[in-house]
Amino acid sequence: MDYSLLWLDWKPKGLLPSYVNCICGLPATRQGKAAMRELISGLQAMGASPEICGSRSSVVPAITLKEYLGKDEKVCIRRCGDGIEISGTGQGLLYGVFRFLRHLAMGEEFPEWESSPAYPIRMLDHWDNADGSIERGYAGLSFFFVNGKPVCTERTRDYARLMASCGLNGCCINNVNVHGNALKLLTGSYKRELRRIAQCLAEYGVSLWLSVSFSAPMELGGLPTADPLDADVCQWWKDTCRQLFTSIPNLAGFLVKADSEGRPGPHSYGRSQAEGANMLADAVRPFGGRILWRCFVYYCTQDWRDTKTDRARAQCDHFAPLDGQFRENVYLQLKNGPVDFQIREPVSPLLGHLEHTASLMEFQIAQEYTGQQRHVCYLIPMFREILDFRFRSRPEKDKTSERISAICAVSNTGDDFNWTGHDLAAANFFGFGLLSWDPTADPEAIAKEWSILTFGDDPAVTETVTGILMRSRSVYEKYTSPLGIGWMCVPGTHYGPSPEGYEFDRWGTYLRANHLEIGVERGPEGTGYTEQYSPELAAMYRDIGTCPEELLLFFHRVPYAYRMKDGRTLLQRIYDDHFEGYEEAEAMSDAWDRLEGKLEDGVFRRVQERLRIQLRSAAEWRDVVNTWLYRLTMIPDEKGRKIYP
Ligand code: GCV
Repeated sequence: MDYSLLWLDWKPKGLLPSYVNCICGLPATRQGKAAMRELISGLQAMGASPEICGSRSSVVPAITLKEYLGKDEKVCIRRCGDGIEISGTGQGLLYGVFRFLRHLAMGEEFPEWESSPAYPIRMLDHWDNADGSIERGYAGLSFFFVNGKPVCTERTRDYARLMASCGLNGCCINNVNVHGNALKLLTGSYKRELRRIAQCLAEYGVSLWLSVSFSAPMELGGLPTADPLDADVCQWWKDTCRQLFTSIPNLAGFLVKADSEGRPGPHSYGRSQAEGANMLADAVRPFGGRILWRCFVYYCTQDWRDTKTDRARAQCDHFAPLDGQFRENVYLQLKNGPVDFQIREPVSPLLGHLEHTASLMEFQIAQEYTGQQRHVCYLIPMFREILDFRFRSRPEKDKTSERISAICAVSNTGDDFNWTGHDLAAANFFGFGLLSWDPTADPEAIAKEWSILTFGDDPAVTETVTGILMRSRSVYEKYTSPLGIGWMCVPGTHYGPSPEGYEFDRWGTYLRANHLEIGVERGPEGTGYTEQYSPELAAMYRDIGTCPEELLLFFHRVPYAYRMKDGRTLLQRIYDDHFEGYEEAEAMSDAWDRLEGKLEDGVFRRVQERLRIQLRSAAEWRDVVNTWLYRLTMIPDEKGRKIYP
């Protein structure tokens, strides 16, 4: 096998309870059988010799598996005499078994557990292209597409196992930017391959989703238009869906990026986003299909001199007025912030406007703007913060986690040996799964569990790894873009510093810095973005005195001499953060070095190398950003540290 099994590489355990040697129950469904297989092989790997015991459960302590039919994914694990019983509805049994194995591997006393997932759709979106490359992929090539074709291999199965083991149940295998051969996924061309992938995923309760191009009726069907109100277009989609859904069991629906960054969409025909989404929703409905319609619609050919257009406003401006106009099987998929997966953004205000429309929160565990899996950046605390965010517009359904109906993340995997490029980035995959099941899960407990499952239970390792993960987001934030401003990265690649790289470009991502001030004014005197929130939040954000400091430069244009709450000037705070960020990155790297000999050598060296790359990059960020600000302002660092003028 040319890849690792990550947290599913169960390790031998010294002491196991006696009930692990007898398994009762004969699950009937495909997922139930997979659960049984996982239980047996997991227990064997931990050192047990489980036997299928049939009715002997009343005499011998045993693990009893009970499977109930249904779709709601409920799980229950409870003590049963001297043994335990794991029961689940639908694929719930599979989740119960993985949860049980994880606890056993952690060496913890098993708590009784009754749970069902917070969201019915918990998925990973791949930005894999048919040619095998991955847009914003940092862990090798695609394992879903090789040489222009979808493939199903042993790795596909192990990927499905990894997903199920942390509670995920959906996977969109191709890029939202649909190009080349990926267009043909809609036609019969790759039916056989797609069916195999779908079946393989289904065994582990994972549904298949496909990204489709809105103009497919023209690109594939030879029609002169893709107008969603055109009768031939509607018929083309209906016929295409009938063929596709009937030949691929387990196809759950389509993900669509329309009218976004040059992709075709209903706006080209003077139709609304709702008209576009609903047309597709009608075509997939007879097959129980759903449409995940992305809200990443903004004006991407802006002139930097235009200070009125604000990209952050775009989601709300386009979609809020359409609330209630979408079919029931449409989910609006919105990125967690109003712009684009920066290290710090406010929560997208659009969620506060969707009262009658299902929504799906899109996170990104591919670290496009957060170090590209060369830097360690554990994102689960940030996701938890976002899910806990309160809209303050009404007492019920106040939190992000309560307002959304489904959840997804852009995947961080590829065909690298360790799946995620940086070994520590796999914590984001695992953590996202756990959080999507239970949005109140504790990010630190997740980090600890992931570390023990992945690296074993040496307390020094667990403490160091958990410590690095938990500090990593703040460290990254300190040496990169300060206080919510974002966009200081190199254009195109989005790796490394270039403070003015995007300043005169067309993407609407400006810092607006001069020698006196920095930031975009988004209050009523500026772009008015603050007013897209509820009155209470708008009041908080628009007032520079009550605006959370970590978002100061997202919301306001601020003089460098502005006094922060702790008395430092804004400029000094930025200088300090950059020096501190570097020092903390150095401390993380040193902490890892002290683990030498405690980890498998390959893992130790790989992570060590990445932490050193991170350190060099942190120094570059520190020096480039500080120097740039020093040259703009000619105000020196109060502590007299070296800035390279
Ligand atoms: C898949 C950003 C990324 C693009 C990505 C886009 C999106 O702009 O840089 O690579 O395209 O977001 O989410 O559609």
